Amino acid sequence: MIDFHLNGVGKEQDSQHQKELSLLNDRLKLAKGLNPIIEKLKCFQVAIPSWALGTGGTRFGRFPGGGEPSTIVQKIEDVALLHRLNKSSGAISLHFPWDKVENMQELTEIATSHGISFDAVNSNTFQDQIDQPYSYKYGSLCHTDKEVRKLAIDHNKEVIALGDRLGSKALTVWLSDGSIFPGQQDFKSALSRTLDSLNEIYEKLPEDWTLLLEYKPFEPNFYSMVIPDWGTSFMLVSELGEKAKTLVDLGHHLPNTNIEQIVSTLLFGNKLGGFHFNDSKYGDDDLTVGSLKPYQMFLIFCELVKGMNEDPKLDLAWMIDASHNLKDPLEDLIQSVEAINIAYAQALIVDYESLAFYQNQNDATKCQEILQEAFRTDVRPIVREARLQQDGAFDPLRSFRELKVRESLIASRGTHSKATGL
Ligand SMILES: [Mn+2]
Repeated sequence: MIDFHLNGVGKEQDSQHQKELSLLNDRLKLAKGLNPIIEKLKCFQVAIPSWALGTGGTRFGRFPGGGEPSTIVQKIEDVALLHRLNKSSGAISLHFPWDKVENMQELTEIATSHGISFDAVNSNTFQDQIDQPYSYKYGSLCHTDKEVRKLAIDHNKEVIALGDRLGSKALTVWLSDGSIFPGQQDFKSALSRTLDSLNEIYEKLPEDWTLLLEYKPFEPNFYSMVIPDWGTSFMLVSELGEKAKTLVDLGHHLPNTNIEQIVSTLLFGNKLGGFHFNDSKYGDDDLTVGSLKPYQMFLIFCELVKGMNEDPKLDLAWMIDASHNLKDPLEDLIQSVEAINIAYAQALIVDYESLAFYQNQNDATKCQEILQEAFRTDVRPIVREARLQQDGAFDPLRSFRELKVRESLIASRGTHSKATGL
């Protein structure tokens, strides 16, 4: 792993930071000061997906930069590097079979040595692997052929077993299953077969694990998806049992969908399991979090904060699921994690008591004022303070560039290294 030293905070820089923090403290006038918010931010960790550390691509092409991690060990090293800078990326989410290695024990040791844990493990039945005896061309867990379904079920069971050895506590299932043409698939039969297959997987889930079920309205199937929306996922996880929850991927909605309301509804039904953060203009664009719709992110976090206030034991899986086609993947991830922390901090300073009061008065004007007062507050000094208290970087992106991290990675890995995955 490349080594670098984070420069301490300069005197001038620190005094400016303290000034900003103190102004914020005076302005917000929170009963308990800024510390409870800083502590919450320090505990907040967002998992980095192993598939997002290399350059992504579209079906038209891929334009990789250099120094990409070509092994899972290098991917763990990249996450460790991010975590050293921002202190909020202490976990990695693996994808099988892409990340499978002979010596899984070694992975645990390497991750532990870097202070990185393993978040949810992901199965893959959306593409065929070499030497696979049956094809997923017409679906996996929903397939009409029992043998294909068995292959997909067995793969998910294997992913649970692999994750168990790593200390993971959740399996994320996203299915590309669906149909391209009207009449191609009987909706009810496909859904029924999917539920039966999921039940078989659920039976193998260890007691302290969660099965996270994603949904997506279209792509790669364009006429129908077997699990197109949160309602279908909610129905399936409710059928499966207590350990099954719905996972919200922000890019898996039709344009203009009210995602914050979905979050609230899932919390009401006690079935919200986790998040895949990204941003988008049209569909599953997988852009940098907060690059397009920071207000939506803030509104989503307001629902989450309310949920966490009501149930302090609420345990959600936080992950980024993005594709970095243009920017340096590590820079993109630094920006995404920062945007998530900012949205969370903004949601933490909302005056929910006043909001509830004016909601009961049906005073829409005051409700908007209360929300936007928080959204328009620059909370970056609080996010920075949380990072500094854990010896993270003053400004992770600036450190990444000044320390020439990418240049060092290119020097050690070369310009043509290629990350596994899509
Ligand atoms: Mn996802």
